[in-house]
Amino acid sequence: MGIQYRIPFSFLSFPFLLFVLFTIPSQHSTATDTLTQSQPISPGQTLTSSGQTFELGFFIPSNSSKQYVGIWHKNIPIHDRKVVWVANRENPLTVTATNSASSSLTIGKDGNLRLLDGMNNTVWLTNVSVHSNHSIAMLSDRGDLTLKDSVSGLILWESFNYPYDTFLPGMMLGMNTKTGEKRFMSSWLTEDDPSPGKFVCGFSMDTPPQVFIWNGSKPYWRSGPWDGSKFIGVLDIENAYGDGFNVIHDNQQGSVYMAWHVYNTSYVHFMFITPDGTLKRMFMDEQVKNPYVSWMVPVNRCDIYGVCGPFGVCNKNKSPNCECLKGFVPNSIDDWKKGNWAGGCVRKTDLLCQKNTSNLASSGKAQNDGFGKLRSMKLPDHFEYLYTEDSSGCQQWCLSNCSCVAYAYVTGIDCVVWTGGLMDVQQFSLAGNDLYLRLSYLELAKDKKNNEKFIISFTTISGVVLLGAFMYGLHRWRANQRVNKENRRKDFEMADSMDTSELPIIGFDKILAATDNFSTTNKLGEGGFGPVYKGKLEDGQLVAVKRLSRHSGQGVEEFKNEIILISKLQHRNLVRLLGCQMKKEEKLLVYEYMTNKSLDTFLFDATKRVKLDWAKRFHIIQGIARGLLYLHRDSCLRVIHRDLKASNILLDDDMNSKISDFGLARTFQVTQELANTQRVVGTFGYMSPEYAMGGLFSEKSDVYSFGVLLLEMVSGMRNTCFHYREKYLNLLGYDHAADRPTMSVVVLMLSNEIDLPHPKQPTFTIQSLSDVDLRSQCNKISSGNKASLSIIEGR
Ligand SMILES: *[C@@H]1O[C@H](CO)[C@@H](O)[C@H](O)[C@H]1NC(C)=O
Ligand SMILES: *[C@@H]1O[C@H](CO)[C@@H](O)[C@H](O)[C@H]1NC(C)=O
Ligand SMILES: *[C@@H]1O[C@H](CO)[C@@H](O)[C@H](O)[C@H]1NC(C)=O
Ligand SMILES: *[C@@H]1O[C@H](CO)[C@@H](O)[C@H](O)[C@H]1NC(C)=O
Ligand SMILES: *[C@@H]1O[C@H](CO)[C@@H](O)[C@H](O)[C@H]1NC(C)=O
Ligand SMILES: *[C@@H]1O[C@H](CO)[C@@H](O)[C@H](O)[C@H]1NC(C)=O
Ligand SMILES: *[C@@H]1O[C@H](CO)[C@@H](O)[C@H](O)[C@H]1NC(C)=O
Ligand SMILES: *[C@@H]1O[C@H](CO)[C@@H](O)[C@H](O)[C@H]1NC(C)=O
Ligand SMILES: *[C@@H]1O[C@H](CO)[C@@H](O)[C@H](O)[C@H]1NC(C)=O
Ligand SMILES: CC(=O)N[C@H]1CO[C@H](CO)[C@@H](O)[C@@H]1O
Repeated sequence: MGIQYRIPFSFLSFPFLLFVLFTIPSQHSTATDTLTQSQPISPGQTLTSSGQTFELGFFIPSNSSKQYVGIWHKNIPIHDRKVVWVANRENPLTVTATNSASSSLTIGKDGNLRLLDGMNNTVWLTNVSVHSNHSIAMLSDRGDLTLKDSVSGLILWESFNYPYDTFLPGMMLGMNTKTGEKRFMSSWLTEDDPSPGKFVCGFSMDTPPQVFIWNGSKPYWRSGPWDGSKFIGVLDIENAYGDGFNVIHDNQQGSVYMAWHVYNTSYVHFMFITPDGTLKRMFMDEQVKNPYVSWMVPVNRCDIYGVCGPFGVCNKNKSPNCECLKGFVPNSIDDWKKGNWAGGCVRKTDLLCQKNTSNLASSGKAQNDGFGKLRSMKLPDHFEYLYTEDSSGCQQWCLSNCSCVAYAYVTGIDCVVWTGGLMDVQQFSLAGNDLYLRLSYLELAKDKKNNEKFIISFTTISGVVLLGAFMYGLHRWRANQRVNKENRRKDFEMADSMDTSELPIIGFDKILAATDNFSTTNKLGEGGFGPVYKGKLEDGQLVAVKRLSRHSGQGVEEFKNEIILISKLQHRNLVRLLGCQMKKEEKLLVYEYMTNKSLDTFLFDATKRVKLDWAKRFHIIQGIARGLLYLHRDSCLRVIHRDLKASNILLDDDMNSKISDFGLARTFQVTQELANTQRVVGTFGYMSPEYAMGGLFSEKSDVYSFGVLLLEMVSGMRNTCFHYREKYLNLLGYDHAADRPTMSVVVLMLSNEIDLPHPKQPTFTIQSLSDVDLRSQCNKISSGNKASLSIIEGR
């Protein structure tokens, strides 16, 4: 079958030697990182980045008679070096006396970077249009060779946009279907030949995105979909994307890119695809003086794409590796026995919906199909992403469409369904995801019988005591459920009695029409207490509709709070409530629609962030400050917002900022300096320490959150994603309530009317989220409108 057995994992802890042996004719480093028109380099000379991390020069792979220009890590011992980028990969220079003596990398008269052979023929060039006579090429400490205009600093071309087999931190790999750009990793043909090999690693067109390694056009390995923080089909999380991987996916632009950001560039990190299709991540620090493999795929037979065929499942701990999924049998028993699994499996018992219904109707014994739960799976390929609110919606959809064979509801992705053969399924021993496989009633009944048998023997052995305890527990649980349900119902109905006389009522029909009956395509996101929909009223006005449904169970308090407060607040930096609807089953709030969504969608998205220049950022910050000042000092109520964060700042057409979501806000008395609360609510990372830990809140708590926002605006980084010494910390481990100014002082500071006081020595706060939690937050590019509400009960 051509499948190679690979080195077991334990190997990985040993240093990995010898990538590409190559000879660099005794290098006389021209101790510069810059190539100019008057200073070309020829074989034997190199460019060195200013921090001595990367080197560019001519090299000849071992056993080869071809010469190339490439970039490699300077600080890796010479025999372990890997060339990370090759200029003339497909146009090598033949090693001849003339070439060796007088070929050169130079900047031509047209300003382009050119590789000339001994006869001054161009072998390779950057081929961009250059409009000045001042272009220079420079090698950066990230390993990026850039051609730029030395006067304006404008970058005309950079090697990072043309990756070959290596992914370096700072690069963006991916594609844009609109422009046709494809930045994938492609292997060398052999270790001695940089010309394109068979293996390519990049993104497929799936939503959510998946990374593939292809062998020619055939898939060879698959990462599974990205869930916002990781690829769910890759188990070795710590090694695979411990630091700084992020996927930036924009469906509208048709683009998906993976970025890699490392925080200490003095270590060597890179990833490359070998000529035999293995993706390796390499690491070297000052203790280990040779780069070693810190992670790689594929490592075992089950990692090879689709090794067990459709509806087969691969388990690396079993022999043979392949089995059929529950309810399925081998397509061809003979092939299967021979270990030829590619034919896969077929269903044992037809599903009800597949049967001839006219026959069934007469037999009258139709039992519904159901789902069998398979745990710890690598979810199959060829999924369809479906927007539904919850897992029951996902199940319903699957059950209602006979071609649906399985579904899964994954945190960070939501609903995915499969309508064809289930390909590339793997059974993990831990982690992985639950897969719900559609099975006929007969298959499910078998399961039930087995379970019953087990329960009967269990109870006879352990006697009635356990059963009694179980019954008691069940009773208590049911009673609890009833009380909870009752409370929720009461809460929900209490909302009816609220005074909404100050608010215009918008007819339910009108809201239905405006939102296409709350169609999922109109859903904007999830607010503090329920989904938010985009709508268009009859008169053409765009609105956002927040919906509190009876079933949501939570958020009645927040809903009431929001109505009470916001109907009394009016300021141009607060989002405006246009009306409401309080029908028994549905509680709806209608707001003006903010075209530019929330601040976090800009700030934490590498592509959109660029649109926020300093003037815009300042404008936004000023707006937030004015809105807060109004809340704290100038409104009739005097309100503390308590959940100020980037996702609660909305932006209108002109990028005016508007504070939204008053679900957690509280009014306070003028005399009240610090109030105490039993329930600490808000979002981790934005809560002031005296509030988060002691439950004390005051207007200064908002000032704290504002400060966090300010730092995020300036740094473009999430507070909870700040790194220091390779550890995840808060952007602010430091602050003190007394040192914080009031909002009126902040507004003055921002308007430049007072001298800024000197900063004081910061105090430390305690880090209370684990690295892993922070990491998963950090890797999310944008949480959309989703409220990340963390509730800590006070002591
Ligand atoms: C890649 O594909 C070729 C041709 O289809 C096959 O001969 C080869 O064995 C494959 N390589 C691996 C590593 O599977
Ligand atoms: C170079 O060629 C020699 C002889 O053909 C061979 O023994 C050796 O393994 C080759 N080296 C590499 C790195 O391919
Ligand atoms: C190549 O160009 C350089 C500079 O223009 C010149 O000095 C050299 O003689 C040329 N070599 C050949 C073989 O034409
Ligand atoms: C340079 O780019 C132009 C326009 O894209 C193309 O027509 C030309 O073939 C390119 N030249 C080389 C040498 O790649
Ligand atoms: C570049 O230099 C050439 C010759 O020296 C000159 O003719 C041309 O105008 C210059 N172009 C620019 C953009 O300065
Ligand atoms: C379903 O059954 C009817 C009557 O038994 C038969 O005429 C028809 O061809 C069957 N249809 C299929 C798709 O098997
Ligand atoms: C069932 O799902 C398939 C695949 O998504 C789709 O093409 C088909 O229209 C669906 N059928 C129904 C009845 O929804
Ligand atoms: C909304 O639902 C009603 C009744 O169910 C239906 O008549 C109407 O066409 C639907 N409107 C839209 C826009 O789907
Ligand atoms: C990176 O690591 C090196 C070696 O451990 C250390 O000296 C340096 O201070 C670190 N740099 C940063 C920015 O943490
Ligand atoms: C920065 C930015 O994207 N601004 C947009 C805000 O919304 C208006 C109206 O849709 C756009 O024209 C702006 O470009």
